[in-house]
Amino acid sequence: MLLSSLNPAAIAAGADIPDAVTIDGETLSRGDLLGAATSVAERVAQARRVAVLAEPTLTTVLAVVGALIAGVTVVPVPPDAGSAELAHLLADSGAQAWLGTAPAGAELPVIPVRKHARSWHRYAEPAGRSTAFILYTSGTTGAPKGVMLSRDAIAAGLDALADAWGWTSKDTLVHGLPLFHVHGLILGLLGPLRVGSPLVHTGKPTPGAYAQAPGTIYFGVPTVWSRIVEDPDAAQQLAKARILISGSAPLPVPVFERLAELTGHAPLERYGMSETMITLSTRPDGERRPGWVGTPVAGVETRLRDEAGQPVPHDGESVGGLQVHGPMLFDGYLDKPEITAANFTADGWFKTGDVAVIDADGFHRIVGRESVDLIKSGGYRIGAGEIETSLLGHPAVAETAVVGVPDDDLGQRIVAYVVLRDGAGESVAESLIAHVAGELSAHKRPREVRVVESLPRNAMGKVQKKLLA
Ligand code: MLC
Ligand code: AMP
Repeated sequence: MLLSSLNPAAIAAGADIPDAVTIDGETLSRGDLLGAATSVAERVAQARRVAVLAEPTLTTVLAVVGALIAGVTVVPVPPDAGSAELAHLLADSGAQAWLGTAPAGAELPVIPVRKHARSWHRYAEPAGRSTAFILYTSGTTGAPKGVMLSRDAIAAGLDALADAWGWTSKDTLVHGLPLFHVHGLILGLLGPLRVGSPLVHTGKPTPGAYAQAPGTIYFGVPTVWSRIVEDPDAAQQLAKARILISGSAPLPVPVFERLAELTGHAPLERYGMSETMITLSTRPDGERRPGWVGTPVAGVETRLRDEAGQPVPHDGESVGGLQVHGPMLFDGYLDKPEITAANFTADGWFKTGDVAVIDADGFHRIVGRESVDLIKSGGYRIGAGEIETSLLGHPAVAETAVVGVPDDDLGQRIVAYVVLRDGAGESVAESLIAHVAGELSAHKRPREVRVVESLPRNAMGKVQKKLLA
């Protein structure tokens, strides 16, 4: 079963623990979590696909677990999703209802989550090939696409990580990552429920919150770790951990080194994508080389290809497009068979869009991305195209180009270059940031708007983004 620690027979036979999940100041035992989530399952079982407003609360946990028990597909929605993003996610996914909390003004019906209700009904395990989640993620152009993840893929991906990290029921996981992406939701919530280790979710991934939450494994995106090393007192509290794990974006080497110095733990780095879960990782009992993301986890194979599709040597220096293969891959983008096909090779390998080197020992270093139009800011993947579309919808904007510029805190910072329409004053720049935050979400807002007379274009009229970034 996918959530093996919530096995009703084992819990009835005494495999309960008092602190299975702690979130938003509430703690539920394994048995209470199973009983409350099963009562959610009874209410949602008739639906096919539901939206869950992924706030870091017990309601979200019960909604997700309840839907998984009933075999209903979950569409996690960022809690700060703006008008355009929300409309797109709901229309594209075909979600039939909100399960749990609904955003203000919601039009779909709402199925409530009752935290104090309990049911001991036993559901058959849903089919492994069925879609557990549709996770929305950005591409280089257009609106976000729905990544279909099956129960089998999630089980394989989590088992490979448990194996790679020696993650067992004796661990306690601590993190405060958002519950609508692979990192915080699939690894960070379903991981503990499969492995059987308690989870402490800190709401926000702040240094102070991590320092106060005792655990053995801590998850963070690089921005979380760079903020922790700026707070040495907090960092030193993590010395008692077993492993500190970084992922979702490149961990800067100085942050790796400072974290090792302050905590005594060289962080483990792992690499993944919404489409593939986690495919590469360093190991607790192996080499942890700053700037490198380790070797394939169980079941994964990787290779490098050049632009013509020819093999690139694994010599630690030659750079090629990274392709991956394994049982934790997604089942395609929802209702987009052509785009799905274009992202796989003829022999079935997924083209990650990342460029990498592999050394003779099989160690991988991610060098960058093939496209400048995919930005990683604070560990969030954001498409330049969706921000440009939003900005072009503002009456003051005539032309725009959005780029990610290097940023010590966020990895990349979103900067929008805009050419204003005649008559629009430069003072409009700040309101453009609020416009994007309101239409898409706060983490997709440009941190800076630069008003320019014109955009650099080549002879074909195409914007030369490399000159801007
Ligand atoms: C400021 N705010 C505004 C605003 N200006 N809101 C609206 N409009 C404006 N103009 C508010 C925000 O709403 C927020 O409020 C506060 O300011 C701070 O927001 P922020 O600046 O966006 O947050 P920040 O502190 O920069 O966040 C850093 C972070 C976050 C690390 C906490 O980026 C984060 O959680 N990242 C995790 C991303 C992640 O999980 N990625 C995994 C993808 S899966 P308030 O009230 O909310 O504080 C993947 C696969 C893999 O990649 O390998 O794992
Ligand atoms: P997402 O779609 O949010 O899942 O983002 C996936 C992307 O995050 C990958 O394609 C990489 O570009 C990036 N990424 C994830 N982990 C790492 C890592 N450890 N180092 C560098 N990039 C990473």
